[in-house]
Amino acid sequence: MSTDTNPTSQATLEARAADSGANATAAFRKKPRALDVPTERVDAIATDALQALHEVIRKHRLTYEEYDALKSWLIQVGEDGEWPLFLDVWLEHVVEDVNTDHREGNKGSIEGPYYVPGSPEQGSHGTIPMRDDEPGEAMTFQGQVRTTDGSALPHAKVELWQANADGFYSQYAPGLPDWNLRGSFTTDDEGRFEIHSIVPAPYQIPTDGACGKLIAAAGWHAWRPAHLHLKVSAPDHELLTAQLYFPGDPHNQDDIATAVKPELMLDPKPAADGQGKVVDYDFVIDPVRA
Ligand code: MBD
Ligand code: FE
Repeated sequence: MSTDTNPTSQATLEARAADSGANATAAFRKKPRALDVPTERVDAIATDALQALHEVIRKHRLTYEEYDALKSWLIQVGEDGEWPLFLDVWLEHVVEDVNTDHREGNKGSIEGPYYVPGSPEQGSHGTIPMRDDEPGEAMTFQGQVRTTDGSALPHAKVELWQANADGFYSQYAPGLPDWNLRGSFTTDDEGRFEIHSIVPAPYQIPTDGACGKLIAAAGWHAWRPAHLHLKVSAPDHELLTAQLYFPGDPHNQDDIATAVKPELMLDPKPAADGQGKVVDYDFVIDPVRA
């Protein structure tokens, strides 16, 4: 799980990382969404949000210099196209929490800025789209999808997307084939799936845009631990959006996006044929309640 597998220079890596943040804005604009929040709710939420900020200003007695720094930084977030990145890294985990805390099935996690719907269908046992010479350690990811009463869910959909061994996502970082390391799988008659892929690398959010500027100015780090992104769905069940993590990653404890949960930790084992890793993970998804 290092970038040593690829001789790409650090400067090139950073240039590609910066594009990822900006491309997330273009992708978000294509997402179908309803913007019909009722007036009373906009009033309640906007009033409280502004009040919370007023308290921060009073608490820290914000200077005019700091107020101008804030203005110029906010302008730059937009210019860099990094609003999706900023929001998903620093706010989405709370949105995810309040929208899923009623569930009895699997814990999920945030979607993040790099999901693309409609990835290629690969059946129940298959290989995720990847290059012939895809760098990285081989990984078989397998398991079963069940409903909360324990019964298997055949024909459930398992979408997987992940960074490559350099920590880049296809369709966001340039130079990668479309759909690289993105696939849609369908569970078999016993609710099972088996996906062949590679172990992802840790992900550093772009350091040369506005989000990176905040991180540097605050003395934070820009890392997310290595992770797999998943969406698991079946008719009459709530969509589960999740991420899964690898034990031993130094950033499992201090993920910049606060998206790690103990229930989402994998237990990779060496593959029987000596080729890479095997990880078993089952998903339990909640029926939609009337
Ligand atoms: C990612 O890969 C990610 O998953 C999140 C949540 C934020 C930034 C980059
Ligand atoms: Fe990610």
